[in-house]
Parts: sequence; C-alpha cells; structure tokens
Amino acid sequence: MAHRTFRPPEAAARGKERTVLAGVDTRKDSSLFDIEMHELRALAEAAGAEVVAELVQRRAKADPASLLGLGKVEELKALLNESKATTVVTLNALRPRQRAALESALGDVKVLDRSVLILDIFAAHARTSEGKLQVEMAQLRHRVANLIGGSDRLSRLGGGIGTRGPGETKLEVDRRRMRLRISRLTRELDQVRVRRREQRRGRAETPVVALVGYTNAGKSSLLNALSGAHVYVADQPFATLDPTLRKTRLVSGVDVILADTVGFITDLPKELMAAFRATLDEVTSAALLLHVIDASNPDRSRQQASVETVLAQLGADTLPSIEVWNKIDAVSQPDSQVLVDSPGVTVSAKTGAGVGALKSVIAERLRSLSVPLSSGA
Ligand SMILES: Nc1nc2c(ncn2[C@@H]2O[C@H](COP(=O)(O)OP(=O)(O)OP(=O)(O)O)[C@@H](O)[C@H]2O)c(=O)[nH]1
Ligand SMILES: [Mg+2]
Repeated sequence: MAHRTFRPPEAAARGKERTVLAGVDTRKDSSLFDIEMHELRALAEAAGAEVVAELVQRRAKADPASLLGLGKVEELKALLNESKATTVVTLNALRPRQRAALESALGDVKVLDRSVLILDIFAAHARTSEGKLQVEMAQLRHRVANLIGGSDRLSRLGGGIGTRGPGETKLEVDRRRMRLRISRLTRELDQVRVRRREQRRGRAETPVVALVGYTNAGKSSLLNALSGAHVYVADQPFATLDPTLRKTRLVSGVDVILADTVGFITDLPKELMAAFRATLDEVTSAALLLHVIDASNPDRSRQQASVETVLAQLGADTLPSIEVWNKIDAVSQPDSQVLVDSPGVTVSAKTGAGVGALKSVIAERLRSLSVPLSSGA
C-alpha cells in the first residue's frame, strides 16, 4: 500500500527532503521543550531528512483546528517558501483534521508528526521479515486509527498529487482492505511469537541478559564490548530493530546469552509497542535486564524515566535489573561526581573501562538470583 507520508527506505538515497520542524510549546518551563525539539531533529535526520528550519509557537494550548494558530501557519508557509522545504514535521501529535488543515493551508507540502516519523524510521531500518511484519502492522494500525476522524484525504495517499478526493465508497473499501491485512498480519505475528517462544525453550539452560535502554544509549556497543561481537552501531536513533542474541562467557563458569534489541523513546507510538510484541518478548522473558543509560546525555534523567515507563507497560518492571551508566568517557568532571552517588555500574563501551567489572557484577547477580548457570569448560 502506498502511503504518501511513509517514504520508502530507498528514498534516502535519492536526496534528502528539505524539512521544517514545527512545535507548539505549551509548557511553563521551555527547557524540556527544547530537549524534545532537539530529539525531533535527530529523528528527522535518522529518517533521511535535512532539517533547514524550526518554527516554535508558545501558547497555552495547541489550536484544535490547525495545531498552530492562523498567523503562525502563514509564517510557516513563508518559511517553507523561503527555505525551499517540502516537508513539515510537527513535534505535537496531529489529529487527522489538523493535518488536513495544515496541508490545505500550506499547499504542496507533506505534513507529518513525530509518531509517523518514528514509524518511518522503523520502516527504513527493518531488515528481517519479523521486523518488516511488525512495522507494517504498526503503520496500518496507525493509519486506521487516524482514518476514524474521516477527514484524511486518502486519494493523496494512493494516487498522485492532484488526484481528486475519494467518495465514501473508496474510503470504506480502503478501510476494509486494511482490516483484512491487519487480521492476516495478526496471524503471522502470532506464529512468529510461538516460534520465538519455542526457540527460547530450546536454549533454556543458558540465562538471557537483555540490554534495554533509551535509543542511542549504547546498547549495541555494550553488547560488542561484553562479547567481542560486531553488531551494527550508529550515532542515530533506532539503529537496531531486530533482536540480536550472542552467547558469551562472562567469567569462568558463567555463560549467558546477551540480547540486544530495539531502543525505547519517550512517547513511543502505542502502535509500535503493540506490534513489536514478538521482539519485545526477548526483553520480558530475560533473567536479568541491563538498563543502559547514556551518562553523557544532559537528558539522561528523563530518558531513564521514559525507559522505566516503557518497561512497566511491558510488564517487565519487576524483572531484576542493573543500571549501567555508559559513555563515562564523555562525561564532564562535575557530572561524574553526580554519577558516583548513583547506584549501578559505570562503563565505557567505547574505551572498555568498567566492562570487566560489569561482567563480574552480572555474574554475581545471576548467582544471587539462583539462576541455573551452565558450568563446564
Ligand atoms: N563516547 C562514547 N560513545 C559511545 C559509547 N558507547 C556507544 N557510543 C556511541 O553512541 C552511539 C550509539 O551507540 P549504539 O551502540 O548504536 O546505541 P544503541 O543503544 O544500540 O542505539 P539504537 O540501537 O539506535 O537504539 C554510537 O555513535 C556509539 O559509537 C561510549 O561508551 N562512549
Ligand atoms: Mg542498537
């Protein structure tokens, strides 16, 4: 199904879309808003966009009709012209009619919100059939949820620019097609979950230690540092989507399977949470979690809290867990004092500092949890 707002992965190679970020700041304290806009920029870049401008409006409440106030919409239009941008990404979630109002006011411009952007990055980064199935499911669910408003112009999704709007019939047909596809995907994903469960049973004698954490915290880097593997690492959100499992010997007599998987983010679209159950089962069935935190990130407290929220939503907040403060090599001096008081282990996946100590801490914790450990040579 062609989705006008879902750029296929290969589009990144065709040249970057010039993009303007827009956000309505409804908070009293703008510092959090600034962090969110900064993160949105990283997300847009990960999706292959070139961010050419930002537009911020401070107001008590987003405009229910068009997100931004009318004057701001005009300003945005001028900014788009001036910067020759073709895409707008909003920080705030867009209701279907707000998106339609913005698109009609701005002319030939694509308008999407942060959730659609995240879904797009997932689509671009999905490699395995499981990952692709899950992303398609999340996108479809998101589309269906955003059709309910009724004002979404489907013709512009299926056809080219200038295609006339569909009648009610086309809308209904599209809806039915999507529902059929969703039930098919549901069955396929159920099978994937069953298969994964069987695989887990097959390796039950080795405990699984799952790396969890905010996206870009350094989970894959830490997996590599702990196991000598060469898992893909990149300075961008959602570099990893598909679970990677690596069996490794931590210390003599303690073998574990390290599981690296998709990173979390604040306000992870709920469709993604639901669709990624098969992948996330690797987290919820682990014997122990390593919560990897980017200690060098000024936003680390909010990120840590967001990860805890997601874990609670998954029902994984009761699993034993170790806080791992990563990127300690990049932490400034006054900050490192704060970290000394934090519980957990400080490491650098980059330099290897603390990694040996972390291995012992994990082994010790598994022993204290009476997790059966494989022995032998
Ligand atoms: N300075 C420093 N950079 C690090 C460290 N660990 C990871 N990085 C960098 O942080 C970025 C993200 O690392 P990844 O290992 O891909 O992070 P991740 O948590 O797996 O990210 P996603 O899979 O995208 O969620 C990369 O640019 C790494 O090189 C570290 O200890 N110190
Ligand atoms: Mg990763």
